[in-house]
Amino acid sequence: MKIVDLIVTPVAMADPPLLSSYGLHAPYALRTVVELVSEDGLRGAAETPGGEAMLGLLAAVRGAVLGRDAYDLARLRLDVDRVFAADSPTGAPPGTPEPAPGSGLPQQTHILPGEGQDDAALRVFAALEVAALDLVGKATGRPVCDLLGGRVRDAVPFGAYLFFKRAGGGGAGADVREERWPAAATPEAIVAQARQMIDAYGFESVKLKGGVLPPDEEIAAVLALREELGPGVPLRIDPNGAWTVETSIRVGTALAGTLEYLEDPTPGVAGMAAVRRGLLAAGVETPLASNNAVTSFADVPPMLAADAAQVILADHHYWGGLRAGTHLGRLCETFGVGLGMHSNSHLGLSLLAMVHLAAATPHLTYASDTHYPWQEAADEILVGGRVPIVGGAVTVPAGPGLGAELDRDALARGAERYAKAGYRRRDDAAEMRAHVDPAWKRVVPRW
Ligand code: GKR
Ligand code: MG
Repeated sequence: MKIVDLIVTPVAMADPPLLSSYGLHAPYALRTVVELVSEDGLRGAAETPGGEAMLGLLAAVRGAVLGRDAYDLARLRLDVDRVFAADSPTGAPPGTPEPAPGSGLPQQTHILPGEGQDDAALRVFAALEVAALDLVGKATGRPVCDLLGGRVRDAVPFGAYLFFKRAGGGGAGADVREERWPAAATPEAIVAQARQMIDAYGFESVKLKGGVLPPDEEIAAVLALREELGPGVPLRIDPNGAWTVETSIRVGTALAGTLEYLEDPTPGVAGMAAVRRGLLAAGVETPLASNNAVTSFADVPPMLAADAAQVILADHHYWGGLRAGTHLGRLCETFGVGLGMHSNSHLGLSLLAMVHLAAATPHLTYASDTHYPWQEAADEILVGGRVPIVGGAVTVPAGPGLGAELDRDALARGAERYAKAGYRRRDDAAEMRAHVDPAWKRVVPRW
């Protein structure tokens, strides 16, 4: 099935002012929609991180894609690798932010997940692979999970993803959105947010994005969640490396027996390993999870050797696609490592890709993250609108491919929003400086 066109559409969607150790979310989040067109006029689609750098990366591989058989994915990966290896030793696209000067930290500590220089080729291949699998699924009448080996579950659980946030609903100018989620800066407000999210979606586990307030206030927020939700709801906290090793051990000890896992408390594999040793010495067995210190297959051997993380939070968008995701599942199963899924702001197409991967991955041991509740129906680009999350889970589609079609009008509106919004890359630190503190910069660890 010959691919005759690669269509790339940047879109923007409203995003509320969420806080993390990276800073503040801008009024719009950016995504890229990648479509492959076959010679008989079928289309397969994928969603991937947005912004100018991604557009440049996808333009660079156009020649490697056109004329190729949609089934020819193993060689496509090698060819995509070659394109970037020829351009620069790291495969870095022009304009990719550098690590903080002199930080001495691995670059993924400072670069947002999904935007690292070293994963550029995998990120591009992942988008092409998902679109190709959607195309093959559409041509054969089979869901993507069948192409990955078949489903082991019919519904995929996700967790509520809570954020400290400023007032506002995102969007700008005439497109400013109504605030659906009130500002949250206290444990009480986080509890209210959890209630609102659980009532709306039925989530059965809860993650708090930390690294925003001093650690004692975030400990209080987790304890308030436990008090409100009772012992049956798994809780997690993720400060994206905002804590020192000592603080991480202190927080992990204070929340012993309360957390399902502690996510990226401190930067880097060595730091995580030191936290693990400290927690075990204190008799705390809470597993550490990571999508910051561990972001690729190359990170797995050092992670295992140092016992730095006991749970990997994978993301097909930058681990190299859906087949890489099922391979990672097998690897984690082999080494007794837990597996969940990381999420950045996204639309329904990414959610569906995650769902098919989860369906075909027996060793998925935790409910996955999703930012989806923070996005709005007005921005969805799928025919039929938003993908339903019911009882905290998404039903695995039975239809061909990813199980959805792009709504052309909604896609065009997303592209228009991208053109008007003016944002060309995610820069949470700039938003923080513009709206909170002109001197703000990302410091990890901060506490
Ligand atoms: O959206 O602010 C955010 C999150 O911090 C996001 O960028 C992270 O990638 O969700 C992520 C995480 O779990 O680290
Ligand atoms: Mg994380």
